[in-house]
Amino acid sequence: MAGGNARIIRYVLFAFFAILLVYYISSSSIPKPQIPSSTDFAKWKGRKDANKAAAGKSDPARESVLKQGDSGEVYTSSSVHSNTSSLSDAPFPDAVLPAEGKMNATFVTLARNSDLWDIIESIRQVEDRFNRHYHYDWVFLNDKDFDENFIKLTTALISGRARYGKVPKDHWSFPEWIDQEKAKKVREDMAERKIIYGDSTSYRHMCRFESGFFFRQPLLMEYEWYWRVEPSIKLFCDVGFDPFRYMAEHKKIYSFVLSLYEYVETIPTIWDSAKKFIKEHPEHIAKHNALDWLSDDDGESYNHCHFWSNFEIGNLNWLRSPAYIDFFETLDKDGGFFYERWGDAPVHSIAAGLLLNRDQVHFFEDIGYWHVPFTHCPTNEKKRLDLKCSCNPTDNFDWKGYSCTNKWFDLNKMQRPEGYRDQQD
Ligand SMILES: Nc1nc2c(ncn2[C@@H]2O[C@H](COP(=O)(O)OP(=O)(O)OP(=O)(O)O)[C@@H](O)[C@H]2O)c(=O)[nH]1
Ligand SMILES: [Mg+2]
Repeated sequence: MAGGNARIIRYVLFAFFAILLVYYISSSSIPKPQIPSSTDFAKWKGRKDANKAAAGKSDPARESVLKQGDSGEVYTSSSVHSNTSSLSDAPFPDAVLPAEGKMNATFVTLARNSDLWDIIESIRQVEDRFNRHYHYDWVFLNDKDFDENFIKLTTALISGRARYGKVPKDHWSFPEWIDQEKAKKVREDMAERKIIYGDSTSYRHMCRFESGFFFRQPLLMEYEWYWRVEPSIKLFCDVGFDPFRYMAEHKKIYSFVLSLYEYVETIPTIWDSAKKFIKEHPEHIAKHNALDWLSDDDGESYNHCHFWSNFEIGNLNWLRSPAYIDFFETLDKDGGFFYERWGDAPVHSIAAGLLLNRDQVHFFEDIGYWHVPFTHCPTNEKKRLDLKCSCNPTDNFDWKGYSCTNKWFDLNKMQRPEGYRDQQD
């Protein structure tokens, strides 16, 4: 009996030490390999957002870059600080939320001098519906010098400061790893297949610039929030609140009004690059990401849903964060801006879908908007009346078959606004 007891005690002690050992190994700070297989997206969904940990720390390297943007209203290429590598170490701080008054925000427009009359239309809309009450700045960027007429006429319309910057050459040209012959053949082939902008070099520079560089232009470095405005857009409703403040108060990082499916021919391999990024940088993937909005098969393939980026209100610090920069650089190295015709909309959208938690992305139902050929018109009639909207609700794209907003509502378990059934096709 005594021998039996001793044996039981030995077993108990052995089990205790075994459990202790397992606990020690599993909670050890020794890094464990965490590279998921390219087919196992379920695991990627569980990664923690590394940005959170970095929030709130200051970075002297970044602060010194910040100061260089403050050199006057018209920015010249000679003074542009194009070495932005220090940005990769920049933190992604929590949004600043002043008790009252304006946010640290600006409108931003990339335009050519020839876009003058079309951008004037957009400015008038934005000022009348919103900015005349707020006087936010407006930053214009161009790969060429803005001419005097452009500067004079746009400045006259803007109630905040109008500022003009020239994009440095290396943000608007082929990176050295691009095979020019191969890129040329792609343009010729796309021209034959009549793919929209498929033969254009400047459109590709534009898309690459909007994907990876606009937010690190010296003038933009001074701001925390941006609202992108393109030529010939319409704002249909009063914007009776400050969307920048709304974003900060509700911990939003990126926002949209329209979403849809991208032309497949322009992005055949973008998802391969995105998968490569996920594999190489699991630490950047947000825990509660929107992968299921981007993919219908748990990440195997891209369903081509994207937020339409001609309208964007977003946080610049996110775009300047290590996570986004790593994402952009992975894509850029693969060359799809030139070997295909990757748009900045799918690039921003895949980034938002993977790097942000779903509740950090906001759908601005109240902002009535048009960019050829799609309309976002608030669904609810009372809202349209309160906001003095001028859009025809039957034009509202949100609930039509080619929109991805339906999917966004489903994923986030959001209640559709009253009247949405009348606007389906
Ligand atoms: N400076 C400059 N801006 C450009 C150039 N190409 C396009 N842009 C700007 O980049 C933004 C996107 O270009 P868009 O031509 O509107 O592209 P899109 O919205 O896909 O196509 P659209 O349906 O034609 O509007 C706009 O703000 C343009 O003014 C360019 O070569 N130089
Ligand atoms: Mg456009």
